Amino acid sequence: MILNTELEHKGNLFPSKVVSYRKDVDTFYFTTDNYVVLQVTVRRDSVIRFRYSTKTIFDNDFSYAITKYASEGYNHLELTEDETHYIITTAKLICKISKTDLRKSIYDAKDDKLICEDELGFHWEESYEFGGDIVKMSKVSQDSEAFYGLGDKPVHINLKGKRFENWVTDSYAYGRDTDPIYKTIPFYVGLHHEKAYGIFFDNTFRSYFDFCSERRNITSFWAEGGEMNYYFIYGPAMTDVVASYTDLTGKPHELPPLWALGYHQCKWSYYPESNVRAITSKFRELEIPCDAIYLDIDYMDGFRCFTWNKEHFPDPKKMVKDFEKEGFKTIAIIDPGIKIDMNYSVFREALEKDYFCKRADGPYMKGKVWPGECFFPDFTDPEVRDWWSGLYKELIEEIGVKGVWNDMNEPAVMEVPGKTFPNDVRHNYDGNRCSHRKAHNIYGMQMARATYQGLKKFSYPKRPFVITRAAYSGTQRYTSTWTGDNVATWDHLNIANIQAQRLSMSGFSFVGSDIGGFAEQPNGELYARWIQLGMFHPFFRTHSSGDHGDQEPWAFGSNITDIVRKFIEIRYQLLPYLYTAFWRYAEEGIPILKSLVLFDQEDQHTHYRNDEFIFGEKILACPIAEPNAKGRRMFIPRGDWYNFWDNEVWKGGEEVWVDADLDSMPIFVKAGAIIPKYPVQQYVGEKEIKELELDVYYKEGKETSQVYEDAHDGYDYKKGRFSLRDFKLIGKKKSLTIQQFKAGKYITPYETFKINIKGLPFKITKIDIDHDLLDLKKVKVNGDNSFVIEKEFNRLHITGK
Ligand code: MIG
Repeated sequence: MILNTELEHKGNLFPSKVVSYRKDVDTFYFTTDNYVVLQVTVRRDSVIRFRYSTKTIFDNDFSYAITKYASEGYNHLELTEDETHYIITTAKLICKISKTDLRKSIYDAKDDKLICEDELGFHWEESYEFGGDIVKMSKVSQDSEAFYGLGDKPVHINLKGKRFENWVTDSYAYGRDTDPIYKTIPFYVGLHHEKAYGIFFDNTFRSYFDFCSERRNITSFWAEGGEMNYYFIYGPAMTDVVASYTDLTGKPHELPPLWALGYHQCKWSYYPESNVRAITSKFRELEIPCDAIYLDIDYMDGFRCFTWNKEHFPDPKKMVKDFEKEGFKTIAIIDPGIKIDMNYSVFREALEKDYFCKRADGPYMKGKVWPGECFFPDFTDPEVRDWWSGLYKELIEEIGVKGVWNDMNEPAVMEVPGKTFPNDVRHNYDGNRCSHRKAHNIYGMQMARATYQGLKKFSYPKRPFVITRAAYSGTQRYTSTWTGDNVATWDHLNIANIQAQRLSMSGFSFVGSDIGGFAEQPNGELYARWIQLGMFHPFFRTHSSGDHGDQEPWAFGSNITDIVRKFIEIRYQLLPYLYTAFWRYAEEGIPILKSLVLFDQEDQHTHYRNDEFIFGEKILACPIAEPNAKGRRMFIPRGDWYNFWDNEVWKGGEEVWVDADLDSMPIFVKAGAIIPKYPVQQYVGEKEIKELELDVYYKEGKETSQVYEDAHDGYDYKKGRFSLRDFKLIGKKKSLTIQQFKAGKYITPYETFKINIKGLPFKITKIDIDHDLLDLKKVKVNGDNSFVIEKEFNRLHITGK
């Protein structure tokens, strides 16, 4: 498409023939007759970066997305040429570059199969209005290719046939297909012929992706400025593509404190203090586990960040401390807009130090948000970020707030076209001065980053906890996120399910939705069904806007309260399981939620599945997302699965009907899995864990499981004080063996495991633990097949008849 209509006669420009090339260690430069340069950098055998300049020289190479901790290095790299092409070969990929027009095609080095091929390839238009180029790329889509990723898009999991825009946008009450919304994650995965690859277009300008929408067999992406600069990431396993992308843009710098994986209660707004206290007390009275209570904007004095409304909250320090005693962490909201008020020290200081964003010709960027007219810190300036992080000292260190929630950081501005800054606003961009056209999509990310730095400093030696609404690729390094202002409808329950899966496959696993819906009010049934889904989301929070009625677990009658409690309790039991999945995510970039296509990409049935997902490695869940349901049809992926509720074994690979009244939902556990469980607690740390339960799901064959633990907060785990247990299960007709391999220096507080074996097909006659026989008279095993053993065993061998 041609975007500069005034200049239509100029239209698209293309690279011409290559006239020279040079190599610099891992990077090649190919220069064309018309001064286009293609820079190809081999970062890993499976990760190649392509970057184009249309004027011989490149911009300063700077990215907020790429982490300095990304893996680099390859096993093999070679450049050859034939008459028509330059050929770059790594251990995993072959990339051919045409000598006549720079078009590329990429093949799997193992079997020479085509993975990804340029159609027009790189082309551009000169941008008359702003200077620079509108940069474009088009690729041939392969037979039955499917597309995934792209962050928070509220559409079918498979993106094929659609076009998307990336421009971070405050989207109150967005709906299915609304685009764009809060986040910009310009990363997608293509899957065809059982092989998956990814493309990360690291360009922060407004960008677009078209997956066979404009033209049936063409995928294209383009941006309104900057460079054509993208990373090609090969799998062939989709999980590896996602893990590599996450490696490139960063894994969370710390594990979350375990309490952050508990249940959170929020509302806009709980105030005054007496009302907040009523909420926390009610949780304890009704014995509904909860770890975090939120203060939305009304805790502040006239919405001034870093202040308190002393009328509603006369002694915040005491309140926060009292909550702490009851097992609640207090989380406070902080927005970017700083009220124009010479009597407000944060405003004065930022003004004096010249920290506010300005318009092109010099005036401040003034905009209306909750406090009224505001100026906005330029979070793209490292000095401003440093200052901002320092502002948290009192809130965190003095008052004892444990987490910060960054909202409105798109940045949102009220009552103006576009609901954000105008394009001409200037930004520092870490020394690469630019306009808002380039900085818009990363503004919220940089605010969350500055917040994270503050929390990290002032929470020390505890771990930081941050939540953000706006995000660009890489934001997952600093913070968790939620999906913004959804609505209390059944369709939104479905949307929340897809968004959480999509963000997870886009490198951002620490995600959840406003349970029950932010706008409007759910009935009890919808709320209960949403809690059931939310229980599987790493960030597990009920939130709603104040003017639509109550939305606490007890707001819908005791029947619903009991159901909600039951599911929150299961979440608390599964905390060690979720924590292990989080550790794998933070360690290896493996997404915590896995859409079925990530779990079994070779089975085409998974390519269009929206609803079912794998939570961690072994648990399959599928929410009920319509009213009056007694169950639903769902697809169970290949393999054997235990129904979580009655331990019946189901064969996967097909669609089935699963019963699930309101107090239930379809949950299955993979045969062979070992699932760790803690006792139900009202909040993390309420009880000392005296025993770890291990639910062992018998399987004929082999399966491995892991349990990761540490002190659940603090940084000792980074010095080796963690406990990692690798379990290997080997099931045979008349025996079951579990081997345990241990790593790490952390001593868990419990001494024993309670083993619960499910689905054992024989009667136990002998239990051998490291060659000592357990006295079967003392342990009553037959019946429920549960028994207690010392935690340090190496080999548990059970035989029977
Ligand atoms: O203009 O702080 O998405 O979670 O409760 C609304 C008030 C501002 C939007 C957030 C929502 C929050 C609300 N905020």
